[in-house]
Amino acid sequence: MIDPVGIAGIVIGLGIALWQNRKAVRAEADLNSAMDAVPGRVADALKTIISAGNTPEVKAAQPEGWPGGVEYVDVDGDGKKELAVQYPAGAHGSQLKVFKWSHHGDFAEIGHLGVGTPVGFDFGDFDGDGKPEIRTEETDWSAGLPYVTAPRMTLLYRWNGSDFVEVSRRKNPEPETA
Ligand SMILES: [Ca+2]
Repeated sequence: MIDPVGIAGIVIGLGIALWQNRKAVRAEADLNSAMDAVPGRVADALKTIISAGNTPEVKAAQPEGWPGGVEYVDVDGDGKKELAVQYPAGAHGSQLKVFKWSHHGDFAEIGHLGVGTPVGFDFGDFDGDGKPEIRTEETDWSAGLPYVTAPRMTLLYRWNGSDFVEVSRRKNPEPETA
């Protein structure tokens, strides 16, 4: 014998379960999007901290022309942003570290680069192939000149799936002489 009350109970139960499931899915999506926003806010906050307050007491970390100590940009071309942290290193070198954000709430380093010039690293599609590159400069020792007067070369690096590899290297144009 069919028990209409029992069937109604099952239908209502199923309805509540579906509704709770949809609520959970929506809550998870909200949480994921909130988590995705976290590293961007961290990067903005760090950027403000290290670039603000250039007073006699508090010097900004970045010298004039430094492209940015902390940026949240898509460096490896997967459509998601990474935290790119760069800083001066050694006598006149630059270092870059790239970190991927996980929903577990931490950053993991995916790669790093270092050059012997103080220009730092830029991010963008510099050769127009639709993929992001990292642009930096290295000293051209082929002229046999000392560091100060040696010409510089512009280097482009790209993510190859497991590492940042050099994809082009060209001599910078000679500076105009007055
Ligand atoms: Ca990315």
